[in-house]
Amino acid sequence: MTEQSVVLAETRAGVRTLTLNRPDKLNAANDELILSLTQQLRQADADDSVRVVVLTAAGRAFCAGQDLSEVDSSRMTEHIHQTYNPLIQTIRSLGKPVITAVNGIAAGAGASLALSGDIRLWAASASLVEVFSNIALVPDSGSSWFLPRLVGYHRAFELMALAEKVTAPEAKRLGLCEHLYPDETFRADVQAYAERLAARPAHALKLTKEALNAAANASLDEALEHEAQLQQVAGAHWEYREGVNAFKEKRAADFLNRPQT
Ligand code: T3D
Repeated sequence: MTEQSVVLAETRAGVRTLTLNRPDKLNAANDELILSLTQQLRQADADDSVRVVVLTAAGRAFCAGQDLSEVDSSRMTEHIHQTYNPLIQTIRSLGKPVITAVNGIAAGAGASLALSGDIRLWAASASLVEVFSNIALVPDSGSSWFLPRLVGYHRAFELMALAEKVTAPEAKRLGLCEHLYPDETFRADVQAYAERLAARPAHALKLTKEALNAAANASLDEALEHEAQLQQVAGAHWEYREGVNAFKEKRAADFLNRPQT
């Protein structure tokens, strides 16, 4: 991985941080960036040393959406099939928590990316714009799915129709992010949060993500049944035994080191 790479990767304490690295273009998404990010996410999923993935960006922006100097308007559906959809599907189905650490403006497909994380952490100066209608396009990369579930149909439509910028305090109020941190300490705060998450039981969190994703489109009866099935899988795992033993022994559970017995 060189400093010229459009996606930088670094692993510390079980946290793989992927950094979009086209700061001069506000990390606008060209094919190289989207495909490289998707590949890096899949690698992180397959790497047992990685327990949490952080997705963030270099410079003053998170991601300005599609790189407008690289659009072919005659094949947008095909392009989205090949790039954005696999990226968002990879994040949502990744067997590890993905934190989107939104360090600056997130626009268009970049806004969708910001919303796609399991946990969304924002810097105080970050913002989000469903900018698509400014260039007479429609929301893609999942914005039409994520945003109304968070803010309701009407607020989502207004944000999309007027391309209003959502500031960080407003994003927190609307439920677009879980936590805000000062710009000056943002990266350290994100790492500390991610390490907290990394110490949690990885297998149980994988199943929890699976349950929540399935429940998003299921009936209560289906969700109840899915939970019951997953609970059996969770209960057979060493993490469960460690959690129960730690409770009985009145100590903190250690989910990082599998017990020998
Ligand atoms: O085929 C398909 O897959 C279609 C799919 C489309 C999905 C989409 O994402 S559509 C939406 C595309 N994105 C946009 O329309 C956003 C365009 N950018 C902006 O509206 C603004 O740049 C921002 C609101 C994001 C930030 O504004 P500001 O004032 O902070 O920065 P700026 O001065 O406008 O931009 C700084 C530089 O970044 C500038 O380059 P320069 O003049 O310094 O050389 C600007 O051109 C460049 N830049 C910003 N966004 C993009 C971009 N270059 C290429 N593509 C961009 N999206």
